[in-house]
Amino acid sequence: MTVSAARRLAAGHDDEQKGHVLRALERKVLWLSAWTIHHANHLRANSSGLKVGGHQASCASVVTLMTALYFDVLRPFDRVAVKPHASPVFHAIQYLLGNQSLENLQAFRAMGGAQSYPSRTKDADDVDFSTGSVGLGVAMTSFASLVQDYLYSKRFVSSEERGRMIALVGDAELDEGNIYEALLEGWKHRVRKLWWVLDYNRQSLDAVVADRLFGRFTDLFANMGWRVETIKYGKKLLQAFDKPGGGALKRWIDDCPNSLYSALVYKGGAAWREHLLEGIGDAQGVRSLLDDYDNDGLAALMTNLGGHDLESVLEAFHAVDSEQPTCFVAYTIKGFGLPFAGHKDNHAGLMSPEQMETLRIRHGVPEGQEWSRDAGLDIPPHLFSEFLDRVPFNSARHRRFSAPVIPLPSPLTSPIPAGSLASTQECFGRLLTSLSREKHELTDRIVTTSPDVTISTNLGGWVNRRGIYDRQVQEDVFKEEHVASFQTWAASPSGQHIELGIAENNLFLLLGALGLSSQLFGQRLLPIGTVYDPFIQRGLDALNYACYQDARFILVATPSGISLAPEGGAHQSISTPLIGMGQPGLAAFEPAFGDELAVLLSWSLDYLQRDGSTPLPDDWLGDGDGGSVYLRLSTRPIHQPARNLGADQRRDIVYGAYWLKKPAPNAPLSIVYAGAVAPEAMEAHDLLSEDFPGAGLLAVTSADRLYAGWQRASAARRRGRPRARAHVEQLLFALAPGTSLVTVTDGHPASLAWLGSVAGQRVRALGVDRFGQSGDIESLYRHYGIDAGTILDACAQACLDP
Ligand SMILES: Cc1ncc(C[n+]2csc(CCOP(=O)(O)OP(=O)(O)O)c2C)c(N)n1
Ligand SMILES: [Mg+2]
Repeated sequence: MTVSAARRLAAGHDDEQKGHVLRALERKVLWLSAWTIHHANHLRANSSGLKVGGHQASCASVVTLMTALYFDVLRPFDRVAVKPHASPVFHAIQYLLGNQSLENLQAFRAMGGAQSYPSRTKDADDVDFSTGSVGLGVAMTSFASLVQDYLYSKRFVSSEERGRMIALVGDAELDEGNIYEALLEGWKHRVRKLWWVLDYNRQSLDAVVADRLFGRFTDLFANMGWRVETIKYGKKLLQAFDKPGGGALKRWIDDCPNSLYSALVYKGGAAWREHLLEGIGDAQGVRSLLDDYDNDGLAALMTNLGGHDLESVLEAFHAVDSEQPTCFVAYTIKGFGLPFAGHKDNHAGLMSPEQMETLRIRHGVPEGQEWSRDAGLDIPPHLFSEFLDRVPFNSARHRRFSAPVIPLPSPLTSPIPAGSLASTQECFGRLLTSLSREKHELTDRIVTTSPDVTISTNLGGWVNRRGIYDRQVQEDVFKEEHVASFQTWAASPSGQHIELGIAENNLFLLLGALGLSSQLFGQRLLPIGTVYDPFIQRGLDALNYACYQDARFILVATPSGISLAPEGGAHQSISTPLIGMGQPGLAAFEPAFGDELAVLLSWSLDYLQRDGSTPLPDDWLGDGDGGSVYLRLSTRPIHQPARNLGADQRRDIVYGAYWLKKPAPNAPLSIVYAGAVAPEAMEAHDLLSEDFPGAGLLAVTSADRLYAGWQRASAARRRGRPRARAHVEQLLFALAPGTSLVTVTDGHPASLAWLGSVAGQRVRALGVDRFGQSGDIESLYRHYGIDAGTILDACAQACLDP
């Protein structure tokens, strides 16, 4: 480069020179991502000798697209979900931008190093959305765009602070059904500033993608109100199409099946020539057109697809001048620029040391300078670094925000009078209704959502006061027409409930996006989502995905268990308490009474907002770090106790259990219950006390937190803190070893059966482990063995056979 050209570049006025640097960066990104993977597999000490993998081919496919985005198109408020297998490309780009360390890159896929799949919580280089389970990151961008609009409607963010929500999508990701659920929901909410950039390499993991499929996508996106921009041909191909014979060449390319195209990419120039001559050699001008290229030149021409042509890609991105959702279909070649380009088996392919050496020489990287940011570039290093310093995406100091904690004005109390009959679901509805009446910042930041079960999960009162969210005002037609209804169903930008269609997966994706609002948009939201408990399983991967990203929300799942008696087995959840225990990042509770729920909801609204900045003493549960909450509620009305909970009881409810009846020192057994079966446990305990006056009755509000505390306290003791004691240990150490526990819950019995291991009691675990069925509560409880009679039988058995 000449000095004057370098000056022009430094002045930043010259598109041609900018293109020059971007092309150099494109090569650098390809090299660094391939090298990072090579280093992890061939050079880093690896005692097991196992290859750690890394997807060189998937990376090569998106190098141009990501170079264009990160080094030119993106602005700091934009947010990107990068397809899982492009993780090394993302890390290489962040390394060039100074946001990723060399150590982390060198430790790619090793403990503590750059992650195999981009991770918000584990990677150091500011991942916007974690990806890994294909399809979820893509859909997440649509919900993030909805959240951004929600915040904008409330004037929590300004127009200038609104970014584009962008997904870089692998073409096989479009097989995931969750994408279509998200597309429909996005259409309903008129999402905008949303880009999906499709890496159309026509290859998935196993094979080449069927041709017929892709004809459908343009229509599909257009039907959903999207603009579709196809980036099919690079500039070289476009120029060739203008020459004599070019029309025939274009038709041949358009008609060529995916698998043949891929195979020819792999085989190279001679094979292209043979096939082209055989197919269109007789067409006017074709022979002389092909004669203009030697074999290497012909291979370069035929692989000059739009997604590998920086100019075409930049043109397409920069041409967008509306907020309409846009899908870019960028034609690419999996493994482009690498020796296994196009081969159908290239997904897990790794370049050999010899192939890597050839690539190094081709990229002009001197030996020993493989990690250098600027080696091998045909640009003066200081200009290169000046260019990097001016990259718009990198201009903000922080892209990860945090919002101040919003305190609860006063603790919530049970909305149900003592002695009256009420279910936990009803209590939840009433608590939310009373919150809806309060004028306080906290209540203004609560946002509720539900997949078409708003009314049936008792959110109706809240919605009546706070309204449904929509960017556009929509009147309640029934009200306008004077049709009497308890429920107001009007929508407006000020509404605080986001109504979703039935697809539960979308609920969890939206909770994920709402629950990251503080970090993504710098604005605190307190999301509460309701769902029928059994249908958590429908959206389980998305729930896990939300937790994996450390999104913060409250999930209220109701009805649950066979207590939903007449509705039958299809709606009765069984294993969800185990999901609550097994899911990291989610504290699961199953309260029995309204006053317990009030304590838990108050605590949850604070717990959501914690971030580890205020350490707690003896924090076995990691409570200082905060997390999300799952409240498993029931529709079964039960008598509310007459009591005023003291501070100790409130604390114990949050820790997961308290003695409703303290055991006598030598009590031979205790009954332990969780949730809606409280009346049966109490009845059995009353009857039992005639023969065993000292028997204990333990109310479990969270098997999950008892278990987690026990595990963490045990680990602390192993690490040299002998006095560490979990809450469940303090409770059960009150009992003599060898005594018995009879546990009962309307859910899988394994959720409480482990309690015997804590202090050496024998457990008889009652619960539900077969599909439910219709009936009344009494007959179902008897049938499944969670009634007072069966509890007593189990107690008798425990005493006869201790
Ligand atoms: C839900 C889920 N199922 C399966 C996988 C395993 N898997 C990873 S990538 C992939 C296909 C990738 O194809 P594509 O999206 O076209 O990306 P490319 O490799 O072409 O870049 C599969 C099946 C996964 N990561 N997530
Ligand atoms: Mg693909």
